[in-house]
Amino acid sequence: MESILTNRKGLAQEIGKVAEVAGYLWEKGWAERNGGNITINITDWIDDDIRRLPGISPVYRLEVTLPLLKGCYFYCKGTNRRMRDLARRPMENGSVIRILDDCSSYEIIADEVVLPTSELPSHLSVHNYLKSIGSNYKASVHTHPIELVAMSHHKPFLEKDVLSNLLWSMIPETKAFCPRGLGIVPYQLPSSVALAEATIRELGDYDVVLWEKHGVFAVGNDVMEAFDQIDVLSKSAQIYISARNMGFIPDGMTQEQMREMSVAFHLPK
Ligand code: 2HA
Ligand code: ZN
Repeated sequence: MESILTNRKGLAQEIGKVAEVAGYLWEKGWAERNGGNITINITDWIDDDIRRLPGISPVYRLEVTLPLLKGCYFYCKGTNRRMRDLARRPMENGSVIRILDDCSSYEIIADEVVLPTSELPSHLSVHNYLKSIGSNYKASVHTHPIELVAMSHHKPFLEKDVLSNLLWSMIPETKAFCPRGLGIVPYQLPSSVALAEATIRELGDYDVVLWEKHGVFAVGNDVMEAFDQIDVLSKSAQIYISARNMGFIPDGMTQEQMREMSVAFHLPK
């Protein structure tokens, strides 16, 4: 079947990365059933021929107005679709949408009429926010990492920067590769406006936020970078839990060792 990706190397590469990451999310056990979402701003890879493509769906209302996304294009995971299926067939389990000129509606342009995730307004609100602060980030990823979600069931871990410091101290790489740490969003109903707003507030200071008793939401230049940040935090969580399972509380790197890391790697915190 003819695909929007045919003969478009840059676009095919971006969607290829989404499929690769979707496979990792499934393999890691972070994406049961239809769990998780990925939305990528692909506007930079859109050529004039794509701009001229007609919509293949009705026009859908977004229920939010996103002035900075006028005429932007997104690849979105489909609602109720499984990450493990998206990994093999990204254009059958997700679609490309165009934000229309009123900034509050969209249409699907390719490849098939796969309705985007129910979290689309939240993900797009994040992309609108990222543009508003001049960020080049193009990817947003939501997933359910087992150990990090488990840790979010313990109130003391939800105090500001407690988990960031704990996870950073488990292995030096975590601070180097997730230098802004882990923001915390208290429990909110999935897909709710309140959850999106609280997430956006935390993204001012963090690239990854933990949704209490639910999952994580990460942003990055591309989907691989967003995934890597979740992955290093998850690795630290597993080290902490392994130590606890062996019957001791891990020492963690000292504050001095962490400061030394920040200086050596020119880290912001
Ligand atoms: O869309 O994980 O929280 C699937 C989800 C929603
Ligand atoms: Zn979820």
